Amino acid sequence: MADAFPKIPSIPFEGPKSRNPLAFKHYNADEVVDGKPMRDHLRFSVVYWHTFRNRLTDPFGVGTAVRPWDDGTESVANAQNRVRAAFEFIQKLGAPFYAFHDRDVAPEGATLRETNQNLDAVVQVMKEEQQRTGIRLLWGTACLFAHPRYLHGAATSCNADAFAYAAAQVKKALEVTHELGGAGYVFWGGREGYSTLWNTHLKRELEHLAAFLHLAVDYQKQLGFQGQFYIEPKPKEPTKHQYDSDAAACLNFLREYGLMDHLKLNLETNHATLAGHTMQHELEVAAAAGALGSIDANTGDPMLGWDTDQFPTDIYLTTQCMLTILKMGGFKSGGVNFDAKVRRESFEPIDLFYAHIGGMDAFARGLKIAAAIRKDGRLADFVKQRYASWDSGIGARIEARKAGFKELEAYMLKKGEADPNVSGRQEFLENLINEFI
Ligand code: XLS
Ligand code: NI
Ligand code: NI
Repeated sequence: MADAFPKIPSIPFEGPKSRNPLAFKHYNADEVVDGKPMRDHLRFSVVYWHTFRNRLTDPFGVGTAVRPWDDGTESVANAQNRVRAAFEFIQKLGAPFYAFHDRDVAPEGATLRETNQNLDAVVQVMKEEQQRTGIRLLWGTACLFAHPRYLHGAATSCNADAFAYAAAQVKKALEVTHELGGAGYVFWGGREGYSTLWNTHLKRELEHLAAFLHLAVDYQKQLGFQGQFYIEPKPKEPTKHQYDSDAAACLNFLREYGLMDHLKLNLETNHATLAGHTMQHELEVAAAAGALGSIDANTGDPMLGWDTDQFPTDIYLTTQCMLTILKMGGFKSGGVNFDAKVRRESFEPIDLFYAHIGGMDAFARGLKIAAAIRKDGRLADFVKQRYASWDSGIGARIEARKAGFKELEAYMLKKGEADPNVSGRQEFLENLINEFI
């Protein structure tokens, strides 16, 4: 196949002074930050669905994307060619990982058997391309939301046959992810929710979802697949309410059904904002539970209320992400996965490069800023100081569960009043952060 991006070279690092739009200003893969090369901190990943399958349609208009390597057919040969174009892109970009849904990479056939054969034929090429380029799979997943068979959901469908089909599909997707040496596997509940409660047996649906995940865990063991399982919170869209609505709901669900040891969270910025949270909130909630696994890096638009999946360029956002990720000791199996798409107006192939370069540079800056904030230490010292009353005396006795209500009453009767302690100093801290940005 002829090169898909013939005029575009491998993207170099040229530093902040460069004016070359096809160069990194901040992402320098080998540069060591806080004891580790940027490459290993950030573990960038390109998503197949947006970058290679999205024709840039919107609810009001047809696709606008110009993709000369793609003949627009659903043939296996076209799917195989697309893989080669994708790997050329990822290699020129210098991202070490990618992620895909089963149906992104290979066309659905007339039967499940034929669909699986199509997938095998494309996975062969993916394997060759992984070997040729050294690019690895961050995670695989199954598309359990696009086909009409899943209109009521997959694991939470009212139709047991849809559950069975989804199980067969995930079984195969796990096998393929395992074959490709995937570092993880994601469950995102595309239609695992409801449009109206009038027709919904909520408890039964939740139990089915839990059963589905347990079956997947069982099969993971049978396969000997060592990759990390993730659940990806999203509150709504396409359904009115998705059961995996936010980090806290996912954690509660995992705990209630005995799945905490088997899944971590894959958090996405635009899903956090749809849930009425900041990404920082979601990250902190997951990290506090020891369950922050990976992130889908994108952003919404404050003027648009849906999952616009834009590339992240906000340095405050990337700084917040990297502060929490550094605090938890860095990614183990996860990474910064660009679940993001170019705008419908950005229809040329080169826009795919600009978008990813911008996202990678924004995260590289976030990493450097977060590392500098941590090295400086004032922020962490402030927080530590703020809770100093818990480190000794009555606070330490409460934390150790030694003081009961009677003792606390006696303590307060003697002391008389709880003073306001110290100021929260929000403005002071906001200024402090701005010293680094
Ligand atoms: C959709 C989700 C999806 C998952 C993978 O909103 O972000 O892309 O990441 O199924
Ligand atoms: Ni996502
Ligand atoms: Ni999303």
